Amino acid sequence: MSGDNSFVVVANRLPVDLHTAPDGTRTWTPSPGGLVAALSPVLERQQGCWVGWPGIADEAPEPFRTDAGVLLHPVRLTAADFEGFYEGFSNATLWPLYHDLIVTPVYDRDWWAAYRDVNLRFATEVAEVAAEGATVWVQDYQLQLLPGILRQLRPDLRIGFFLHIPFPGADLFRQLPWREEIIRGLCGADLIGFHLESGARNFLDLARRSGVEIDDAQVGAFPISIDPGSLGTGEPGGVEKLRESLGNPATVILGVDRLDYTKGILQRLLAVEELLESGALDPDQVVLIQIATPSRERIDQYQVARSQVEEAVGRINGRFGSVGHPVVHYLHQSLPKDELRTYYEAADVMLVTPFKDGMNLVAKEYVACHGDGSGALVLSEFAGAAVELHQANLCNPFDLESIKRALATAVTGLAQQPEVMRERMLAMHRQVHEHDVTRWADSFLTALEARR
Ligand code: ADQ
Repeated sequence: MSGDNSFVVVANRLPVDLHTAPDGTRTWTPSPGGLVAALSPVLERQQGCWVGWPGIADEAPEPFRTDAGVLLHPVRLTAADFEGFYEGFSNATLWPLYHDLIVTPVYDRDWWAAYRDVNLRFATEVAEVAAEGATVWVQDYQLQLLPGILRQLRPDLRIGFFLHIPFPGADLFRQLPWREEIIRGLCGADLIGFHLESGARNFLDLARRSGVEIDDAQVGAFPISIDPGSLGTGEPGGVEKLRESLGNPATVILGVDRLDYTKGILQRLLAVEELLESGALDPDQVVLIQIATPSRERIDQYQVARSQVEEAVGRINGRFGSVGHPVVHYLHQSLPKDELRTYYEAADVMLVTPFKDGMNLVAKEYVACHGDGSGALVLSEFAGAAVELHQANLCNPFDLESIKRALATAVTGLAQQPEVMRERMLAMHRQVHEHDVTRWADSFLTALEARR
C-alpha cells in the first residue's frame, strides 16, 4: 500500500474553494493561502501531494493537479463527521482547552469517537498516496492522532507535525479525558513543532510524566511567519482615498481578526470606549475600523462573541458618533489581501489584543506593510508574535487599563516621539522580512530531515 508522492502535506482543509457559476456549473479552484505559498516550492519540486477536506460536507472532487503541479487529494467528510470532529472535538474541546480555558471546553465522548474516526480516515488516505520513505508533514490540532496511526500503518515514512495554536501547560492539558491518546498520537512524529519554546517545553514535560520515551530533539520551536509578497503592492492613492472616505481623521486605529473569542475584540472596543469617555481620545479626530471575518458561526460561543462585539459597536457609535461620522466602522467580512493591505497601510495604530494566540499573523502583516517606519503596533503579551515583535506597545488584554495605556501611549508616541516610534517599527519590519514563512518551512523541514 504505497503511492508515488515523496512529499505529502496533510491539513484539515484542502486549499480549494468550490465556485458555482450563474448557470450552475461547479468548479473547484485552488485557493492560495500562507501555508500553500510557503510549501509550494517543496511541493512543486518533489511532486508533492496535499491531503485534506475540501470544505463542504458530503462532497469531494476527484484528486486533481494544480497548474503548478501539486496533487490535491480530497478526504470526504459527512455532515455528522463535521459536527463531531470539527465543530465539536476540534473547536469546542481542543480549541478552548489549548487557549487556556477562555471559555469552558466541552468533553463529549461521541465527539472524541468522531475525532478518532476522522484521524484514522485521513491516515489511511495518506498511507495510500505516500511513496516508500516519503516525508509527511501533518498540520495542526485537528490531526493530533494522525502521526501515531500513520507510524503503525507505514513505519517507513518520515513524519513531521506542526501545531499552529498554543500548547497548554500540564495543569490544563491534564483535564482532557483522552490526554494519553493525544500525547501518544503526537509522539508518532519524528519531529513535533510548536511556535514557541514554551509550547515545546510544556509538551516534553507532559510526555515524560506520561511515561513516553522522548528525546529533546523530537520537539522544537519554529515560529511561523508570513509571505510579505502575498500582500500585493497596494492600490496607488488607495490610502488617501480610504482616509478621505473616513473624513480625514487624525488617527486611524485598525483591528483585523477572525471573529473568535480568543482575539479580544470586545476588550479593545471597551478600551476605546473608555478613552472616548474620559476625553483621552477625541471622537472627531479618531476612527476605529474593525474588520472581522465570519468564523465557526454555528458554535454557540462564537455567536455569543459576535453579539457582544456588535452590541458594543452599536453602543459606542450611539454614544460618540454623529450622522455620517460613526467612530467605529465595523465589517463582518473577509477581504482580499490587496484590499487588506490598504487598510494596514492606512492605519496609524494596529490593535492586536488576543487573550491567547499561537502566533498571530495579522501583527506580522501590519508590520510588513510599514517598511517606511510609520505606524504603531499595540500587541498582546499573550500572542506568540510578542516574543519576536517585542518593540511593539505591549499590553495585557485581561487588564483594560493596560490596553488603554498601550493605545494612548502609541497615539501620543506617534505625535511626540516620531523618531523613536519609527526606529521601533523599522526593527520589527526587518525581523518579519528576515524571518518569513519560507524560512519557517525550510527550518522545520531541515530539522525533520536530520531526524532518523
Ligand atoms: P488564526 O487564528 O486564523 O490562525 P492569524 O494568525 O491572525 O489567526 O491569521 C489570520 C489570517 O487571516 C491572516 O493572514 C489575516 O490576514 C487573515 N484575515 C483575518 N481577517 C481577515 C479578513 N477580514 N479578511 C481577509 N483576511 C483576513 C491560526 C492561529 C494563529 C497562527 C496561525 C498560523 O490561531 O495563532 O498565527 O494559525 O499558524
